[in-house]
Amino acid sequence: MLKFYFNGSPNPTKVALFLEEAGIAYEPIPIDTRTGDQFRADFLSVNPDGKVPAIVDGEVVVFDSNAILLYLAEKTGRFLPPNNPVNRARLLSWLMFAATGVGPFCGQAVHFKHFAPENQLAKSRYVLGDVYTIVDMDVWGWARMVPFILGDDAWAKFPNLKRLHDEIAARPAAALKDKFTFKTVMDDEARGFMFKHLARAAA
Ligand SMILES: N[C@@H](CCC(=O)N[C@@H](CS)C(=O)NCC(=O)O)C(=O)O
Repeated sequence: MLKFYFNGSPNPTKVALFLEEAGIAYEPIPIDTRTGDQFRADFLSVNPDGKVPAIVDGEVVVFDSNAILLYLAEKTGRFLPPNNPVNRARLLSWLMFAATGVGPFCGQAVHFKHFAPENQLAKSRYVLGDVYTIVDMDVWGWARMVPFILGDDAWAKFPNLKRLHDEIAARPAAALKDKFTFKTVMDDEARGFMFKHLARAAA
């Protein structure tokens, strides 16, 4: 019987949904990632990446949720559009978009919003130590957006990032964008330019 290694988080849950919807018999094997099951040798021999979900279907081993969905869909012929080149291209395009553009960004947002410890900048003035480098410039570029991204309490949670942000923002070299006026309001006109495809879809 197909073995399904899982926990209750988003990626395994997609696969559980497919298995249930398709009525496939499977043996659920819980992997408790908060107690380290993902690093057990028996699980790593199934998925060397040490993450759920993974399946073992006879001699076939598949890991990574979208790979498993595609494998199961193709094996059973279920939950696929009618098979022609146009549909297959659309299926693959949107599946890969979801795999590379939705899942990872959601995962990163959860990580940085809820779990990321503020390691590096707690240890030193700059990311690499005492020397101001391009890494700090890179971090600064996005740092000012942190409250917008993570919420108003973000600076309270990341005081060292705020320290770095404030220090660099005070440098004369950081002033270029403030010497010019750019539109700040995200109104219909701005949305029309920045998210043209959405405006077209709404029309
Ligand atoms: N790209 C993989 C990501 C898998 C993944 O990140 N799984 C998480 C649970 S949603 C996990 O196993 N985390 C445990 C860990 O990273 O130690 C997929 O889509 O399956």
